[in-house]
Amino acid sequence: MQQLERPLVVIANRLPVSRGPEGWHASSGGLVTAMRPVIEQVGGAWVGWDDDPEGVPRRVDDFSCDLFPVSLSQAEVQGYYHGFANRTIWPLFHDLVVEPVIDRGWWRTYAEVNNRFADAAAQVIEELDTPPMLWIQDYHLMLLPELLRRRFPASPIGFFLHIPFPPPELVARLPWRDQLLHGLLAADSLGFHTPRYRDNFASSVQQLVSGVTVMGDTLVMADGHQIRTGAHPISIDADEFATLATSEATEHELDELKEQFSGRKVFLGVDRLDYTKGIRHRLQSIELLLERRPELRGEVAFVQIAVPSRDDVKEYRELRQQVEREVGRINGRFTEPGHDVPVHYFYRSVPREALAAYYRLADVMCVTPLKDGMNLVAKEFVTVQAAAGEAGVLMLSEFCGTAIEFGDDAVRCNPFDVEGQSYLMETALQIDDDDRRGRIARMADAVHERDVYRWVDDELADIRRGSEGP
Ligand code: ADQ
Repeated sequence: MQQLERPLVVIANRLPVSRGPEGWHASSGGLVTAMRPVIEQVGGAWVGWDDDPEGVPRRVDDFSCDLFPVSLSQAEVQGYYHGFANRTIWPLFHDLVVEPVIDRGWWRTYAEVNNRFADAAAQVIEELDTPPMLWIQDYHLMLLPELLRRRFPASPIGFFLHIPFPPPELVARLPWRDQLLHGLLAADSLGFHTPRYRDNFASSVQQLVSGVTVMGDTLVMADGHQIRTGAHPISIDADEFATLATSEATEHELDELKEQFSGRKVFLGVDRLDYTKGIRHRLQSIELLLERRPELRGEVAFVQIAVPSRDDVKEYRELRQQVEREVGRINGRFTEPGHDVPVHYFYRSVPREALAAYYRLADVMCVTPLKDGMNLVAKEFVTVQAAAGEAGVLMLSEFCGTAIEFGDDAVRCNPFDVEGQSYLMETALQIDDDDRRGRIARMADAVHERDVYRWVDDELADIRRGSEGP
């Protein structure tokens, strides 16, 4: 683990806590788990939007990190979050899977809210005895490095982008590209999931900002300020998922699922309901498969677990309707009288044990996004399968960050090619047992080697080195 000399202040859109039936607790994602030992070592604080009507406490029992909420009005949430972040940046940075909306009002609110986050962070920083290391997360806060640099010129500042960084010709479409690029360039270190995203950023800066020199992984501004750029693939807590794979609760869930799907091969999809995840294309491939190979009807089942997401945004509400129409059409066409439906669709979040049981059950896991920064579902699947001695197949889109790490051990697909994807689904069923086991084992090893602790270490090391200069 990285030895830090300073406290750490994380600034992210969301606070890392959730409220359950038994009160507040730290959220279950890998980022929070990986941050825990670091924050316990050096102390720290987290600044984020408080979207709970009753407010977030300053501390929760199981996480020794001070929480500093930023309250936003409805109009601010609308312009900054639903608008600029999720309807302008998100589609633009995901290769225009849908058309980004350019709205000056949303941009102004985004800039104002970034200033609100800077004010909140400044208050936290000023309360600390030692100047902290600042670590800003994601596309909601791209102006923040510059806003904080002006107030704290000597603080080490890092930024990590959780989504892809697009090529310069897409960045160029943004009327506010200068402000966003300059916002980021004030950091000491900028982290991306893959070398491609990092290179896209460097090329965008070279083409769109004057006076910047690219020297390998370092960008040098006209005033001499240097920025380290790193490719650090985010990951999961692999040991935690490996343990979950064979827990009593998981085994219990799995027994029930095995009974339910007995005699059938199971294809699985687990995604946030987002148009980038390729859910509609996947369903269309399934429909083609069942159309082309009538003998598979009744022999295969498709389970799609879709976690509700951004349903305040028009495109997401429309996607839900489209997905539900497709599921209805496929089941209407291919359900035989007296038999189960071919597609099982769940629009909800499921508990981790149930998720692990589905990962174990799956003969073929379909992770087929049209574009995805990384994709943690693929990493969770191979880790759970290997730990439990299962031998499923991972079908993986070539357009997600994870594809770079798994190489040919996954069945790589182009999700835009609906017909091709349906042929690959058949191919996946034909891979022999030894081959499947070997592939799962190698992919799981890769996840263990580069888990989320390694990601935190690499990021923090780069921020430290970046702030120390050449
Ligand atoms: P996401 O787009 O949310 O993350 P992903 O990386 O797949 O995508 O993470 C989703 C998480 O949600 C996984 O941990 C998964 O287990 C969980 N999940 C999904 N469906 C669920 C369900 N129905 N019930 C319960 N849990 C569910 C963004 C980027 C990604 C990047 C991550 C991290 O879009 O590319 O990998 O951030 O940087």
